[in-house]
Amino acid sequence: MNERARAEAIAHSLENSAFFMPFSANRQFKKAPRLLARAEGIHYYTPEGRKVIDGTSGLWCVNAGHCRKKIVEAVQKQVATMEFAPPFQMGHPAAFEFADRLAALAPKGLSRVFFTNSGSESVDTALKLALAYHRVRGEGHRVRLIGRERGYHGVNFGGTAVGGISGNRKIFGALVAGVDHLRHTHDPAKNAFSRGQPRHGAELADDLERLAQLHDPSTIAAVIVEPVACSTGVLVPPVGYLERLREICDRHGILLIFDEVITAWGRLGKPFGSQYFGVTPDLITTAKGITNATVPMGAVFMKENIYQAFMTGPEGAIEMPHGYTYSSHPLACAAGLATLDVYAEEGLLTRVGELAGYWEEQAHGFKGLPNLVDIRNIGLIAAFELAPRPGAPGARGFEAHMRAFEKGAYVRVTGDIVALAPPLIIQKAEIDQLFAILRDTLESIA
Ligand code: PXG
Ligand code: PLP
Repeated sequence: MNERARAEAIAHSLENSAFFMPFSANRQFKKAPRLLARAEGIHYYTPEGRKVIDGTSGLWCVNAGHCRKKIVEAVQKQVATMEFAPPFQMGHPAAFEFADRLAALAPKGLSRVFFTNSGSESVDTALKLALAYHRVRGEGHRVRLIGRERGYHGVNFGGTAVGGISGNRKIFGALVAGVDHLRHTHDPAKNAFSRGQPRHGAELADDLERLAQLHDPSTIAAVIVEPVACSTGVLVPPVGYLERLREICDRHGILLIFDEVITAWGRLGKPFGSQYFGVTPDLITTAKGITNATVPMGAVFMKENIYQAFMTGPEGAIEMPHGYTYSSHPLACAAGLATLDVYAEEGLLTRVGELAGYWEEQAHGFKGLPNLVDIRNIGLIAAFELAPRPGAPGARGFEAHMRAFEKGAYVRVTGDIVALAPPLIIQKAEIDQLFAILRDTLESIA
């Protein structure tokens, strides 16, 4: 069977596949699958061998590019040596080494690390740590959690509850009690076509003060926000906004959690987004690029005082009744250690500092294309927002996704917003290629 015939046979066979695909239009996809078979560097290859630029680093996670030899070999070696070790009341050396190396990269003061297997688990872990931290210090009255409209914090119950994308919430019942939300910061009337951080909207952080007064500050455990809200279409924080959230949290003893599942690992030109913005939260959630997505893993970073609050009571007691079978999985630790080596050897955690100016210039060069109502950028992230077709929101966006793929670029689309975030190893000429495909795509969509 030739390649094309084989691909067609695979496609045909998917129509009745048992696989319930996540966050996907299952029936539509299975009728006309878009399959990927191989990956290298900044490219994917389809089963027919067509080469496609990866415009969104997989799902914002393959920061060092695909199938990096050093990482692959580290995992191969580990899987043949010890594929699993129980993480409860037992350990393996790489877990301790990895945590220490991670903590050394984190913003000053965030010196302790709890391992999970995904961003969703990191978020639920951070929320539980926040509640438990207050409780073990005798402030068990702090039970409320504050999220933000248009926030994405994964899909577990806590993350869904503090999340602010209504489509992700509405069919899942009452979620978690005691959650409230800040307004989102997206204000295209004032900020459309901003380069980097928009100028207007710092005062939206005062929503936290308002909610603190409504519920009483002593009832609030934590507020969680993404420094840049990426899933919902790249909402960049207004100048001064994150600083103001920090001030209000400090005033009221509320923990500030930054969900850096996307903004960590060099995406903004620093190891963590917190360092880029110069605002230090109390807890940081990460995942994705922590292992270059080679093996699933997540990690929650916390300030020393949070860790120490648990280190009381009898020494033989379990301080935090929380953890996953696969917390600090040996394959993930091996992948993570090798990933940190690659990041260090190639300067990837700061490389975006050199690319961001060029990236911004090229992205904003799209201004004036048909139906384009906003362009947003920060670090090595850009979003192109299209006006929805009357009566058919999302149709233009989906068409852009499909056409770009046909033309040789994988780009992530949410609603009518196209989001780009390529691997941090991308070269300027490849940025030009990616943008040329996208320009061609947007020009071809009515
Ligand atoms: N928090 C944030 C800020 C995220 O971006 C998660 C939590 C959840 O991580 P896991 O590993 O459980 O998926 C995320 C994940 C998209 C897209 O297209 C973004 C994510 C996941 C899937 C798609 O924008 N972000
Ligand atoms: N459900 C059952 C029945 C289990 O035994 C366990 C773990 O032992 C879990 C759920 C949690 O699984 P994990 O630790 O992989 O999150």
